[in-house]
Amino acid sequence: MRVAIVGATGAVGHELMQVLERSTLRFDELLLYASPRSAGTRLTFRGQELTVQVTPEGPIDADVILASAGGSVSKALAHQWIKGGGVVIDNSSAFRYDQDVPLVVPEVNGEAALKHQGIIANPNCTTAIAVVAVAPIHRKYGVRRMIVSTYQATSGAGQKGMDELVEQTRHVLDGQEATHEVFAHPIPFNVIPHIDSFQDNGYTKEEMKVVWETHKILGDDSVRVSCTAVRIPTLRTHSEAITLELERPATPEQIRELLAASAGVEVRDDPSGKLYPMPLTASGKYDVEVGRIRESLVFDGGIDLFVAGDQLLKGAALNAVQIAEYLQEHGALKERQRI
Ligand code: A2P
Ligand code: 11C
Repeated sequence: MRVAIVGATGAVGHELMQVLERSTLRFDELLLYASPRSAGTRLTFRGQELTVQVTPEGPIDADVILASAGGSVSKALAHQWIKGGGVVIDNSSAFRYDQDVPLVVPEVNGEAALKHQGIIANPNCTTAIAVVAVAPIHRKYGVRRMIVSTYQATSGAGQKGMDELVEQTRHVLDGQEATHEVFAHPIPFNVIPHIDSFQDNGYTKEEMKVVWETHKILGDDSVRVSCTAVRIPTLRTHSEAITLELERPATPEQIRELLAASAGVEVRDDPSGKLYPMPLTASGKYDVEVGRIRESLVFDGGIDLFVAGDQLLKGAALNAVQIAEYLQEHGALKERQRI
């Protein structure tokens, strides 16, 4: 059994290697691919040095292909890669809205992964983190409306996003003016309510992804979702304030109990002990932290909460590897025709 990473030298690629080291996924060999810029780079996996190769434009000889090299690369090449008989788990938005491509968060709709036709999509990180907390609430109490405001780390824009934050913060502290390439404005000491492109309805594409992908993952288009997505000057972990209107009223205690028993969630909710979700504590963690659980002052019987999830992990690398684990656990990584 072989696993391949496309985009191995990127921020998510790095996390994929770390997560695979700790994963229960059984495989014999790891293949690493990136752009020609990185060909020949040596990366260590399980104590062995592996050489990064140029991403193939044809079939990839692997059972699982974890792709994180951006939407345009996946769009152009994923259908070629799977001619090697493997399944692509794609971290980009290239295929998420295609009818025959499952969009999967294993804790929520793992069984959808079993119906793939060669490509499975990993959701947008903001959505993945939100649905880990919201799906159990939806199942038990029925979410009617969901209002999300996000606080998104610079690593959402990849390694270059983190580099811009660190370099430009140094410039500002040295008394120089910050410049910007990755973000729409200088990011140090700022917040920017603009992630991805603006759509005709005034929302950004990042905000609309939360709407579209929440519907697809929950399998329920009736939930009314609205999002304001904001970039903040942190390195990793996306945080989100979420307000839920419910069909059946719930108390904060009921929600705490429900989430404490839900997979992928760590309830961190003791304001008197200054315990709540934060990037500082959620970074590097597999579980999504949920706290500040309280009764909504707007929706009777509704709930306000705050989540923080490492978007390079649950929002990307971890979720992708969990999909592969799910496939293997369910006997869905079948013998493929070797190329
Ligand atoms: P490279 O490091 O050679 O540029 P990030 O999201 O952190 O920016 O990382 C993007 C990843 O996708 C990197 O591994 C990058 O490789 C890879 N990548 C970018 N463009 C291509 C391409 N055209 N073909 C294959 N891999 C690519
Ligand atoms: C960000 N959420 O923080 C974005 C990055 O749809 O996979 C991920 C975009 C996506 O910039």
